[in-house]
Amino acid sequence: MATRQARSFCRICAAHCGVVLTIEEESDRIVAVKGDKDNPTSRGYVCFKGLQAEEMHHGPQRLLKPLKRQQDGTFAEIGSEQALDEIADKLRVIVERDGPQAAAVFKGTAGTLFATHMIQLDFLHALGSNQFYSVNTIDQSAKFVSFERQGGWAAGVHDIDQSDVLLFFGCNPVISHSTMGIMGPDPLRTLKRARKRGLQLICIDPRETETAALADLHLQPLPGRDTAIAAAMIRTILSEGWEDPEFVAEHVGANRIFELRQAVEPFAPDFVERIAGLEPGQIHAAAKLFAHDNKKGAAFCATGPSMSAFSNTTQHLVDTLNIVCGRFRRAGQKAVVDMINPPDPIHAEVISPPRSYRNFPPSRIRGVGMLGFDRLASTLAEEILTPGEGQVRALFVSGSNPASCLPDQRKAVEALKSLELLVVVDPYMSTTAQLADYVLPPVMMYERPDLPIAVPGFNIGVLSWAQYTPAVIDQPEGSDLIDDWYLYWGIASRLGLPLKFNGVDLDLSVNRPPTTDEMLEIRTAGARVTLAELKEDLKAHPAGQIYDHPSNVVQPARPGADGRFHPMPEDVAAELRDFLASDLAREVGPGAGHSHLLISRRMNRVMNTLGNNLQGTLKQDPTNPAYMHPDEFRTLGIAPGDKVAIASEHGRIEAVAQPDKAVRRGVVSIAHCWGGLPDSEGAGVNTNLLIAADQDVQPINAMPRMSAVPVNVSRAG
Ligand SMILES: Nc1nc2c(c(=O)[nH]1)N[C@H]1C(S)=C(S)[C@@H](COP(=O)(O)OP(=O)(O)OC[C@H]3O[C@@H](n4cnc5c(=O)[nH]c(N)nc54)[C@H](O)[C@@H]3O)O[C@H]1N2
Ligand SMILES: Nc1nc2c(c(=O)[nH]1)N[C@H]1C(S)=C(S)[C@@H](COP(=O)(O)OP(=O)(O)OC[C@H]3O[C@@H](n4cnc5c(=O)[nH]c(N)nc54)[C@H](O)[C@@H]3O)O[C@H]1N2
Ligand code: SF4
Ligand SMILES: [Mo]
Repeated sequence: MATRQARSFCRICAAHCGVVLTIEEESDRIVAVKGDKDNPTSRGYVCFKGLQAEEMHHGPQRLLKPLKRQQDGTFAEIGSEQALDEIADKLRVIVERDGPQAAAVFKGTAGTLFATHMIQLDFLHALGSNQFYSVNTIDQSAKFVSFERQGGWAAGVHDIDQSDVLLFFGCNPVISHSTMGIMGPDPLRTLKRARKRGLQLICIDPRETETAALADLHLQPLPGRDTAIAAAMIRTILSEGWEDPEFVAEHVGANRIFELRQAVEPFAPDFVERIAGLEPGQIHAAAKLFAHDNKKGAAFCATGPSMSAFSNTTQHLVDTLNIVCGRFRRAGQKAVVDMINPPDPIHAEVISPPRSYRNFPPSRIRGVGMLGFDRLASTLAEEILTPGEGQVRALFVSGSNPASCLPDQRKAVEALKSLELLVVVDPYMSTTAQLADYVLPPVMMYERPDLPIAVPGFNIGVLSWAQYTPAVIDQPEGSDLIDDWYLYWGIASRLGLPLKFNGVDLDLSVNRPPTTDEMLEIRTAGARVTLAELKEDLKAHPAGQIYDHPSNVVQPARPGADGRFHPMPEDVAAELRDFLASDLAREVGPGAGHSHLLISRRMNRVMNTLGNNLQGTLKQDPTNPAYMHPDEFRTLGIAPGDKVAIASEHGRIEAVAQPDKAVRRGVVSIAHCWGGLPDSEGAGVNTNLLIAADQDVQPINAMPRMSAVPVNVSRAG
């Protein structure tokens, strides 16, 4: 068997681990994957998910031809250009009849060609619609809300090399390879190396996670109490005088610190330790380790708290911890920058709270607005189901699985089914694809040239690493695939819509679509490093490099810069009062009628839904178990592997129970995005059947409560 080796990087998640693929020459199939030791960020590391590339690309479940739903509900193959003709015709009819707002896009986590993923917005813009929805607003959009209400530091927080302490509220980067702004590739070795040179780690998580196992201090509270824990930490820091007085005086001001002190005053540590189920003294210890013993390194919040009740308030207070302790990059320090964004200078200054969400008119559904470019995902089902002007009738789904990932799965599915036109770009017959009118399978990652993901105007990388990868294998013989961006180009050219990409007008003459390399060239025009340079740099650095661009040194504040943080505006103070008035401040447990609190988690071998369709993964993880402390099995009268019924106020599921002594008693930990469509077969079970999309919803981002959900767990049957 003649083989060749090819270098690329994995794009299943944003860690972008470098890989070396072994490819069989004759069949052009991937036969082996290993980590690329020369990649300066992943250093040879690759995770289980990345190792499944062979089955992902060549497995029997991969769709190789576009499908069209027939009258009887079955699917038949259709040519991609024919499908695009029909889709464009249908969209034209809908938009002429109902206006452009009837057309929407839903974008998910899967690459959708990482470097061209903003084209969905350009497409909607050309159409005249603002109906852009994405998983961003059911992920950690609390971060944007916090910035909008409190302000932000233009140069960001310290990176891991600049840190002596990290404080994680509900982050598990060892498994998720993701804590925005700080942790990504090769997480375990990165943390271990940093700990060896003295980094201290504090984890706050109801489960002793793989990350918490490395912590110097692990607080294992009841879920959903993070608002109080963070408030008590701020109170402790301010009363002990552990804040950074110069930073606070210059960038916050005495009046605003007074407001903050007053708002956190009711959160005495002993009270909070009681309602959060912590040991006495733990909050003081965490505050001391973070604010007194160390002066560099920041606090972070990830999906745990951002899915729980008071998610915006928690994120806000976690960011406030960084503000009062001044945990930001200062002038002269090095900053991490995404290389394929423009070389805008980075200044050591405050961006005052923009509160830009107030500029958007209230939507038809519960009067919610928008956050940045995003309409709010938890309202999409109602936007589809509610008649009237602006009702969504056509939806394009790019790299996402809204039928599985949205809160209230039943309603989401009902809404998707009711659409006049549902177009899904997905390599597999996902739950959402099963509901589509057209399924367009895309060119997959190792078949396309690409660049690391980067969002214009926003930095998501944790290292200034970049690498161009060419396509390293051909598209499967006999397949009819489209590039993710091509869907939008294909429709725009048919409808004569003036489509821009990255500010550049695309040539829409139907006979000559751009190549993907041309799209990447447009994407990197004016970037810190252009496509031509990236290609040239591969000669000396075939695994990409960590760039040292002159623009990644933090510049002093601009003359006249007068931004100020606002740590405790009245609306946030009101949320703290609401917290104190809620059951969370009274009950040490899930509340009357419930036995447990259900919490979200990520599983090591799947990426949201990706993996629960692969045989190699299902062999290891046939389901998404309900993890509970071993002691609970006796109380419930069950054995490992038995089924339990989990009932919330909203719905009921049955899951396979597995013991895990890492989980706090009274808590059940179960991953999302498993299970098929409601009432049908599929590996595992979908926790979004338990979640209401319109109750217990946060202001501004309409984020429902998707973790720390009161449930009743009982033996099934
Ligand atoms: N292997 C794998 N990696 C992934 C993904 C995946 O599905 N699988 N998904 C990717 C995606 S889309 C994202 S957004 C990131 C997310 O990255 P992370 O946010 O790091 O994801 P998790 O591993 O779920 O970690 C969340 C932690 O919060 C804890 N938690 C739950 N509720 C609460 C609470 O109320 N309070 C506190 N303090 N903690 C709580 C959970 O026990 C869990 O350990 O991961 C990405 N990476
Ligand atoms: N209850 C509950 N619900 C949750 C969460 C939770 O913790 N609890 N987490 C939320 C979070 S943080 C997120 S991000 C969402 C995740 O929600 P999604 O992003 O919708 O989930 P994924 O499974 O990652 O969807 C990716 C889809 O893209 C497909 N795909 C793979 N490669 C490609 C490609 O190259 N091109 C295209 N076009 N498609 C491709 C995959 O087959 C898959 O169907 O779930 C959210 N929902
Ligand atoms: S962590 Fe795993 S899934 Fe993410 S990029 Fe690396 S190999 Fe791929
Ligand atoms: Mo996510």
